[in-house]
Amino acid sequence: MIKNESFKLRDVNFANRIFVASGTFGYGDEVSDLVDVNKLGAIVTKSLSLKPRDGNPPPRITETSCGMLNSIGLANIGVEKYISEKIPNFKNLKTKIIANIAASSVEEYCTVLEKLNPFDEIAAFEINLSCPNVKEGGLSFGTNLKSFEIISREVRKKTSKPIILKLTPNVTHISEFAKIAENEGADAISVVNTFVGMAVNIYKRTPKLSTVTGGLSGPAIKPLALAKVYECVRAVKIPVIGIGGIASWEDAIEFFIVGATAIQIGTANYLNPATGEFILKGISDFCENQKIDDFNNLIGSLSADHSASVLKTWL
Ligand code: RRO
Repeated sequence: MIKNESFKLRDVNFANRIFVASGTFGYGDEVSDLVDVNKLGAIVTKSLSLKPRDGNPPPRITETSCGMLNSIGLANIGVEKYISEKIPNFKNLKTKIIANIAASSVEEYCTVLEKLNPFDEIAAFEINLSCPNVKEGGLSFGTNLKSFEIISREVRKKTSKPIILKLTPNVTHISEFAKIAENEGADAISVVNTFVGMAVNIYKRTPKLSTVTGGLSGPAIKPLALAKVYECVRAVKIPVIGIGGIASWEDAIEFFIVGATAIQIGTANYLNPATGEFILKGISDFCENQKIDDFNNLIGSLSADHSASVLKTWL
């Protein structure tokens, strides 16, 4: 048994550091016949807006050689239906539920949060400041330091539960956003949402997505995400939750070594919703083989000469 497999954000204890990412695990109920969801440290549920949304017209998902492009456009059931139909199912779960909120105004973020806050079934909030596929909000908030600061500040006022801000990688210096998150009292940051990408049908000469561009996820982005996590852990003291192309226990361990406190599995859930279980088992075996008896001896244990990093110009 490895020490510190669990960790806390405020007074919320997560039994382990393996979470599933928003948008890749629905509301936790679709896969409960296939997977023991209680083994996961947390389920981050699909981004919620105040009103239900149909999302973007199809095609809104396309495969690339080593990743997936999506342009879902924040399709979701809306907060009222989430409260009446999904929250009751969370009562029976041992795993923690983190509600991801996306919105097109500061007021909408706050209203959704205030509606969810009274429910004990919701352990924490992940504030999505990084959806690449909506016209209002999304990236325009997540790439603008001032908007990012205002939203971070306002949501913080509305709850004493943990707040996790989900950052976009589509900026020059992600650490600037990480520092604002920390200054505004976020308990953690999720690093990163999808990278803006594009694919073209060469015979029709048309974009493969109805919205032309979409968000790239999957193995293609793992090295990119890892570098963003590296940049953030060097810039802030709050926990960084690593996300981006994690599909194996080896991938997860890379993120921990770089300094992630926890990780989220995203696109790999589409291939196998039990990826989290395999990753947990793989990490446990690795720690045993490597004689790592405390998770804190793994996190941030990168032994490279950091001064060699070209990132040091702005870190
Ligand atoms: O729904 C989406 O299009 C979407 C969201 Br909210 C997000 O945060 N990231 C993404 O790649 N797609």
